[in-house]
Amino acid sequence: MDHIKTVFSGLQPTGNVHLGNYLGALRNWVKLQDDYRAIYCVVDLHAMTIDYDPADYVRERHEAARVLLACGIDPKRSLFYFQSEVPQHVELSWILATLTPMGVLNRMTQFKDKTERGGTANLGLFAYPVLMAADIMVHHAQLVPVGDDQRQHLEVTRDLAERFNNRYGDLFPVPEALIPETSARVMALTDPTAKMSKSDPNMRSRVLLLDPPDVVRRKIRAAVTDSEPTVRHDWGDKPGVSNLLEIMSGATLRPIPDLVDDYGDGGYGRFKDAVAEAVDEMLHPIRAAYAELDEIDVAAVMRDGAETAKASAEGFQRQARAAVGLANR
Ligand code: AQP
Repeated sequence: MDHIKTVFSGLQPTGNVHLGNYLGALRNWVKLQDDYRAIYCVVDLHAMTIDYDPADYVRERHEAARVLLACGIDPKRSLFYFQSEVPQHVELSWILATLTPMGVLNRMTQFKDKTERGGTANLGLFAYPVLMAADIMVHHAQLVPVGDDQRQHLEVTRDLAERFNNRYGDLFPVPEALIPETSARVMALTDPTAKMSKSDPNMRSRVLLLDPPDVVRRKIRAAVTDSEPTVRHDWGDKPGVSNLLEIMSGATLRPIPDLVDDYGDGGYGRFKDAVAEAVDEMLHPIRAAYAELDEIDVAAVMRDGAETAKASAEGFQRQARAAVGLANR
């Protein structure tokens, strides 16, 4: 078993899961379960770094877990749990924080984006990449399937693994990001220069995985494009159309040049209908699986997952404690 690599990734329960999350990351999560030791997490401590309502949070955390199970996370093949249930994440985060230069965190673009958009600049949000590094390293993961927006944070994880190993001796693997070739950064339908995001106040900016077919069609039909109705891939001149091409390529697994051959001169109406149909076809089984799941089963899966994850993390925790001088006599 030892030669099988460990995969880790997480999703924040900050709102309804969208097409960007799925194409950028979740689809890879599902695929990787076949060949790796896969560990996935609803990272509920991260989501507390932005404004949230504790009264709704129990439901929102379980809702995120249910959607991930509907996407195909299989608890028989993957370890799946809530981050907050496994305290080793936070302890390792503290150890890594002592190795993190402030200058590294000062360069993080996501912190700047979120605070410029009105979020509170709290210490938790600032230190987000350190907890993310701990999430990955607490299980000695080697591969991390994420969207392109997490590239910079993953560089911090690699840097911290190296710093730890240099300071305390070789313990942690230096993990690699697994980022898809197309649709790694799905852009907002209402503004193709901004990332599709759960926290965008405009609901028409994103397709949710559980949107019914008519809503999917309406949102994609209304996607911002441009006035020169040729379908081609050109992020500079045609960001809206390029985004839709990436989405369609992600949904159909057809290369973008083939899609351009088929839809290049047919007008935006026909193209958008085809994009909507492809997305709807991809989402149909997820909606069906979601309807089949019940809340009690989801809670049981998360409870069992946390127990196993804790046992796994404890073994590595002992090694890390010993390395930094926190072992008992
Ligand atoms: N637009 C996107 N395109 C491709 N991948 C994306 N991801 C997020 N947005 C896109 C990937 O989805 C995974 C889970 O993301 P997250 O929940 O940890 O948080 P995030 O990256 O901050 O995503 P959101 O949806 O934009 O949430 P908010 O608005 O709360 O910040 C990650 O692997 C991410 O790369």
